[in-house]
Amino acid sequence: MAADPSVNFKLLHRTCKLVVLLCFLHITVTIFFYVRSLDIPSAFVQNQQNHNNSTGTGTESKPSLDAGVPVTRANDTQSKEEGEQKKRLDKCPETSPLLVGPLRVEFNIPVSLELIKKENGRLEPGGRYKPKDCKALQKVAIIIPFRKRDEHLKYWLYYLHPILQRQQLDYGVYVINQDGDEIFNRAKLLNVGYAEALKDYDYECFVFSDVDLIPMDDRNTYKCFSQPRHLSVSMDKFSFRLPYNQYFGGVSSMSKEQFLTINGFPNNYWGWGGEDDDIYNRLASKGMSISRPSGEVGKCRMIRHERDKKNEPNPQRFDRIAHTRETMNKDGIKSLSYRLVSKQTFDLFTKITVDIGKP
Ligand SMILES: [Mn+2]
Repeated sequence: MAADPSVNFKLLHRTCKLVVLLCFLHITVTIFFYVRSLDIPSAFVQNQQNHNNSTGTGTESKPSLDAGVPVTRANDTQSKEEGEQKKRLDKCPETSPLLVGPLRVEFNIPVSLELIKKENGRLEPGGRYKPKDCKALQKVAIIIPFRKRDEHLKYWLYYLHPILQRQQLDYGVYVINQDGDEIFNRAKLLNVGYAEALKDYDYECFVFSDVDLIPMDDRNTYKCFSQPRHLSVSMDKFSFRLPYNQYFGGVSSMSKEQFLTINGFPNNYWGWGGEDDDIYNRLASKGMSISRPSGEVGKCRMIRHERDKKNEPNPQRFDRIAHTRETMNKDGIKSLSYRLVSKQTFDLFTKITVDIGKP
């Protein structure tokens, strides 16, 4: 007996419906997983757009992560910053994780500029450096007053470059060389260093260091603090003690703001001594105090040497120190004048040779 065609049709109809339903389900599941696989890259694109807005002139109202960071870069660094957008760095930690603490410092080992260069592969010309994995907390110019002390400078570079890199600083080394054979003027050279370094980069902190002083602990960070900082607090020369409480010689640091508050350093201390006490008087007269590391962290070693010729003790120094408050507003960074003789960019430092005149 032949089957009822209407029953056959109903069966076919039902089968078709089921197939269509299965197809629909299949497509739905496929689309769901497809969209999910797109999710990560699409979120990434969105983040990038937000980022562009926050660094550019976007008007997006969503608060950006960078809100606290002022965008004050000058034109020259702006393009650099655009290039770095993809790998924008986080700030370096308050205390560098690379520090090792006490160091052995000796001056009887042979060192050469080639060796120092080899051991500090990431330095940029002029003795410049910035950490590659994080954004340094401060931009520091290190100013070294100098004349005919190449042997000492070699040791300074040998020891300090690795330390400064472990301290994760964005720094540059400036050797300020007094031209000619007139009597030496340390403080005026420091003023010159401040002015010349600022022509290179917007440094916000200045470390003033004698060429023959080496820290014996890398926790003694060469940066600036809320008060002017004295860094060479326990020198071997003074049997690891502070010679007197107001002592501010050797190595010190000051922010740009602190430096300008005291009108920089005196320009009229010719010969050895007194200029560091004048600087102390300037700080004290502006109500500032000296910040220092502990005696342990602040240990440092001085390279032994004879007194330089043309740097005899200044007999006028006591009289000068007694009148800092009256003279400091007239004599300082505002009244600084000198003649730039040359600026040489070496691998390990920038050498600025200047004619600073004579008394
Ligand atoms: Mn010395």
